[in-house]
Amino acid sequence: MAKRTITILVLLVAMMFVGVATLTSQCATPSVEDDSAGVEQFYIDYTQRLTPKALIPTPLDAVYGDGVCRISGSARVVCRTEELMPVAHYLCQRLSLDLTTEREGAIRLGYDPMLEVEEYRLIVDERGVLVVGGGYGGVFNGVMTLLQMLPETLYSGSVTYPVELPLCNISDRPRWGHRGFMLDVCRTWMDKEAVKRFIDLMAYHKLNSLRLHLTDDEAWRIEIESHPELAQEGGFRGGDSPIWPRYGKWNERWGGYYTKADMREIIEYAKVRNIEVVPEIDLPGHSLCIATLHPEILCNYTPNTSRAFGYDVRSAFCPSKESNYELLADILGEVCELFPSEYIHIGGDEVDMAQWRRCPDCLALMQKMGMESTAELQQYFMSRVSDIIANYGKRPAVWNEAIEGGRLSESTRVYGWESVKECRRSAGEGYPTVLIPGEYFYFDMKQSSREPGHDWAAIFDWRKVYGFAPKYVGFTAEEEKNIVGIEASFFSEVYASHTPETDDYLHYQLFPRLVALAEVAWVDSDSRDETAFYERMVAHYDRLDAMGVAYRLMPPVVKYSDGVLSVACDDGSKIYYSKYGDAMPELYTEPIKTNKPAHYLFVARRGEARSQDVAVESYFKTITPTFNITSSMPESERFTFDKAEGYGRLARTTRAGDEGDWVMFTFDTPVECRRMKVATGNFQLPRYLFENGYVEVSYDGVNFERVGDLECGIFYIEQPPHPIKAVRMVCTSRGNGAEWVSIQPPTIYPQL
Ligand code: TNX
Repeated sequence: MAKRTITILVLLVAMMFVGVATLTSQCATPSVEDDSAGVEQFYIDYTQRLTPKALIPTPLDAVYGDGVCRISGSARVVCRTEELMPVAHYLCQRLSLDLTTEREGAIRLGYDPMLEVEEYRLIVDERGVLVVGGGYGGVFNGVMTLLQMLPETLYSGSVTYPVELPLCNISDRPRWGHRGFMLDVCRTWMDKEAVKRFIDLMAYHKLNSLRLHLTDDEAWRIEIESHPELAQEGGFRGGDSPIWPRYGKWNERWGGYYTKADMREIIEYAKVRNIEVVPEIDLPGHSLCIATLHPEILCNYTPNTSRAFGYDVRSAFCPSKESNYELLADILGEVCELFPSEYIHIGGDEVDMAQWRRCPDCLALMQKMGMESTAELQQYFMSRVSDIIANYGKRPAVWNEAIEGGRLSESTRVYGWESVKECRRSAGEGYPTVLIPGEYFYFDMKQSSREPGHDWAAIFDWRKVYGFAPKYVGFTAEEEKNIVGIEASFFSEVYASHTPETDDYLHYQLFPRLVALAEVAWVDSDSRDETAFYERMVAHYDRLDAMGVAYRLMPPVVKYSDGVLSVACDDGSKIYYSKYGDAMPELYTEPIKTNKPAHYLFVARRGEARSQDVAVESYFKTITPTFNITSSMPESERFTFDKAEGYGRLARTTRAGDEGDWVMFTFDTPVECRRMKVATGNFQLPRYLFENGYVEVSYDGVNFERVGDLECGIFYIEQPPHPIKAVRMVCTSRGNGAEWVSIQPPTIYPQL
């Protein structure tokens, strides 16, 4: 009944808006609403016209009229629907306005049953502001658009009244009901407050699903009351923790976990912001952490721990053990009760099935069940786990590999991550599929070859994300029907090696890629105009600045010709340069005359944002003098030391490093250079390294002097005073939680 009244009201208001649009040009003087609430709260000024700054994501349909609606600080938010109170309170808080349940007010919120759940209309006319949605999400989405129409200072918590809004009529709805993001809080711990900050950033961009990757090899982040040790022990690694300090530089116990109370708070916080929190308990692989605390979950054979200092690196649940399903029933029962989401993500990725092939019990089970492959054994395991959560009325969500061993239950939702091909396969097999292909949506990937991050899927910036559309990557119309939505992810192995205490690295990797994701997830169109979107995104930078986001700017373009070095950026940011040998960066104001262009390094900055460092190409040139590797540890048969000696590839030892172990580079001829990077560990990953250690340099090959400590396995020798004959990396920790040490070739920058 109430809903119908509102619908009629909406229609009336919409009709009046059309009237306003035609009337406006005749009205030269400000018109003031004559009801008492309106006078104080807002009035329309037809002498002014306002074009809102680019709205992102782009609304489906937006019409603007002549005139502005000026809203005063005494404006009230009207909400008369109980279920909408959370969004009403949210809006009041953002705008420092009061809420009323009376009829009159400047900003009115309500339902319109004619609309879809997440669809909304936002109308600004002489009656003030009206936001109606089909459901809670629709109203919230409308409110998010309203915020974007107001001065961006509100994102930093300050609103100066009166504020102005353009007269408008916006009708909008999303392309996909699932617009997600996944945060890996295992490799890098992010506390409750950090997650909430991130939820706000998602909400501003109308994303609606936050998946928390709560368990992995390196951590267990959620309290389980029936097994308190999982979080209390498994939430921490390093120091005296039984969990090895992989991914990180910490010698001390480091980490944390969410208590159930914390998680309820996060869930509620997200819910107010139209975001559902989906938990992920990654099974049966990626389970090294729980296996360290509960070795009884592992397969029935004795591991070879000699290479890893007594550390058992087996990481998968044994599918043949009934007791495992009992343990998982305890754990997942609590997870199902804690999280209101329809889906529980139960993993299914990257299982090291060699463990099952070595296990007599797994082999016996396979024989008994007539299974031919270990993929079928995984299907068996996932089905058992799906049954557990089905008891709680939940549906399973899985990574794409989980569908390889046979049909999973009808209710399963698949997250396609390995490639577009795997996404298409899943959708083609009829599974409701969330598209999260690494080459488009893994925001832990590098954004250019010289920046941090992974590169296994691709190296890409926001342009690739913006260019995504199912049609462009080969989806057939049939397959497309099974797309539930899209999601991006941030796996945080590399974050751990930066400064997880701050948001900088997280923001740099995520923004503006997340802005492009939001656009693509929302706008129901396959057409793309990269230049136009970039312009709009640059306008949106003002909002990101106000939100305090340390996003990545596009790199400035450096040119050198006729002895003049010039640099330009196209987004209005400031450019700074550092001159070789000078300590302080300076503001770039005009082209630089120089015959040494490689002496200049540039960076664009604005707010908290920055670009990567840029320079003329010769600045980045490296040299490859011949050298050889010696070590206190034996060399791997397959990854011999000469692999690294040839530059470009990794070498390996046959075991992890112990205190006093060393790796030495000896150059045939002493090397003169301005900088030399030496490193243990994989190229992109701070893994397989000397957890702690120091570096010694020798100029004569006989005497060594200590020059500094390894950080995440890496050290930069800067401005060595003499040509370097040899460099030695010495380990001061015991083990690295893995079975070998990786050795990188040195990266050597010549004198400029
Ligand atoms: C693959 S994504 C993984 C993660 C890594 C990620 C790094 C997935 C299902 N497995 O364990 O963190 O790559 O990009």
